Amino acid sequence: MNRTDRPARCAAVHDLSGLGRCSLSVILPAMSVIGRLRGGQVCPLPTAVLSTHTGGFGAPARRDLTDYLTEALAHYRTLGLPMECVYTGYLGSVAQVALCQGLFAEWPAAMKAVDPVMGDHGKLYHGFTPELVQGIRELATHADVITPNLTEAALLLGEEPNTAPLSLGQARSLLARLSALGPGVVVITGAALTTGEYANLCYDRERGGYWKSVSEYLPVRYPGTGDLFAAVLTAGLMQGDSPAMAMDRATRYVEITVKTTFGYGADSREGVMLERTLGWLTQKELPRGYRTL
Ligand code: PXL
Repeated sequence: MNRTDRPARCAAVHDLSGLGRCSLSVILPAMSVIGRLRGGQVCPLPTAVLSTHTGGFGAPARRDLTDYLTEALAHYRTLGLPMECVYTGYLGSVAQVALCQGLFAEWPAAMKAVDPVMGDHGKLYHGFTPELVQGIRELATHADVITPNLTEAALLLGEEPNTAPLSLGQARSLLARLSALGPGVVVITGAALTTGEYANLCYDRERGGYWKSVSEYLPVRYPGTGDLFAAVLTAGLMQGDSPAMAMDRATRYVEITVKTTFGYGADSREGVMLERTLGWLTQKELPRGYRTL
């Protein structure tokens, strides 16, 4: 997907939250910094504007942008511009899921990356109805790459979320069953393993590889780390990195950024301090800390 005539474009379909460093607020800088190395342009398609994320600041001011998305898609159709990647995340309604299907149809050759944002820690995020969960499940079947956490993995498979540590066999089975839904690359974030490790896990169906990138576990959770992870992974894949390599860069970057934030003792609701760590993403040499699973 490397191009010389112009930077590859990625349509990023996520919300824009004004406080709490999640979704487009972290996706735009992270993808742009990676794109700086070999070219890569991120084109935001905001699904909604919120004063804050929904995780701890009370009820945010909120404008749904479904009408805007419909008009934006119609405009892009008239332009006939190629798009190399369509990357979807936080969606607010079944109508927005249908719009994402419209984007997939508009650019059938684009890499389709679906971050099936629905919930975490065994619970759905506020406002996620069973119809919306079903819509996101359907969207994920059309994806080339998905990045669920364990809660979202269970929701995609129609199973009860299970937070118990996974054996290697269970981890491989989970990845393979998610891939059988459609996506050739599955990356599960934040899995505890029975080995005592805390890791991100990857299945690369084309190459037949199962991989893990182990992280240090810190007893704190920040919103937006899943968005940051998926953005760095997607940007890496757009640049031609192998799934294992792209996962490893995203793992290391989120680990460094979480550790930095933890060290400052910052209010966890405000998300991670990526302003302090974006420079790390300019490194040309990628880490290769991934191992077979
Ligand atoms: O990081 C996921 C996310 C994205 N967007 C909004 C959210 C959340 C998680 O809480 O509230 C608005």
